Amino acid sequence: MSRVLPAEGGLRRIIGDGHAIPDGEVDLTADQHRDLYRRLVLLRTYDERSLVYHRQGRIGTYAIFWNHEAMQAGSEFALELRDWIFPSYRESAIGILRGMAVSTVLSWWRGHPAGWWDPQELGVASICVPIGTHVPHAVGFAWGSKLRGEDRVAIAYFGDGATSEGSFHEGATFAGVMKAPVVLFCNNNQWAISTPIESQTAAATLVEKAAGYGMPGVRVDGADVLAVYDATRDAVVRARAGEGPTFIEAVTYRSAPHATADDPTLYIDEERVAEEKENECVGRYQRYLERLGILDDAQVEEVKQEALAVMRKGIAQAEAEPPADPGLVFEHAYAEPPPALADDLAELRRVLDG
Ligand SMILES: Cc1ncc(C[n+]2csc(CCOP(=O)(O)OP(=O)(O)O)c2C)c(N)n1
Ligand SMILES: [Mg+2]
Repeated sequence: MSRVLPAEGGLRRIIGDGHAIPDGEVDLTADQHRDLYRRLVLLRTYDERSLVYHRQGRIGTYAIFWNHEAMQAGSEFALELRDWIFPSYRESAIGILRGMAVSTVLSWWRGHPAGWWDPQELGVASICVPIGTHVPHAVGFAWGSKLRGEDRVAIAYFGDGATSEGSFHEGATFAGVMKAPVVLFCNNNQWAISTPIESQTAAATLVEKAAGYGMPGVRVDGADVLAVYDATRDAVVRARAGEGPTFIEAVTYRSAPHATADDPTLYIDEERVAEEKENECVGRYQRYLERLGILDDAQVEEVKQEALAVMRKGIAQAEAEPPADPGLVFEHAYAEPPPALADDLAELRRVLDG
């Protein structure tokens, strides 16, 4: 069974434990803290409701991101709206932090075209399901923005498994050489489905790979939203100053199944999952804000109810979409579709209508 990396100590942290480990500080106002908390809860609620919707047959296979919220909300909080996000399936809902309708993301998981969006609208690229192929996209985008004299940073999110992929290597090499204003954000949840990190790489940490691409690397506690924010902000400042890319390794331990189709009891370290759940990122930040006296029970309840209402509206809107035309499945792949596709479509329509 996989345990935590030996080098898991020494992670950058800001949130203490309220006892022996002291809290650090970050330069945010009380209002910004509450805004960040609201974002964290919105993602958590999105994720928990999505699992329920999946079990009710209302969305398809779903990649759970429970306890990855701090990595997503913390890093996004360090960006400006003009910066671009390149998400993987694990960050499917990150657009809602920028005002994307929840129904859009739910529609994506329903396999409905209402789940397609124009990346230019909110600076959120399409969700990337192939592992790591969006890393060169983000790097190319960032380099292109630099050539055009735009002040834009790109961030690509990917997992530990992605660091073994050719596209990660190509993208990171290119980013380093061209000094592209990009943040390579690795969620190291220590599993690529059932492949543990020690089978993924012989390196003691993922962050040390950064040196090979000529860029700095930072390791943070992935469940500490403030440490993630702080590290990403530093990376964004570097990128804007023309100093090039940064690799961030945010370390966590995947405490939910890879996706709704997975049974992790066959391979995961259950004790370690229990520890992670005990120390999950939303509760950790909530307790920190309570210690600072800038969040109380009534506000916690209000934020939760607001997020639940957003989700109720989102699923109602997604389900109100008229069924998509099955013909869409066959579009956008070929300029001149081969004749066999027309036969397949006719067969599909016959089955659906029958
Ligand atoms: C190019 C490619 N190969 C294989 C897969 C199948 N696959 C889906 S998720 C996954 C594991 C990825 O693990 P990691 O990069 O650690 O991301 P995580 O799911 O843990 O966030 C694999 C191999 C894929 N989607 N794309
Ligand atoms: Mg992983």
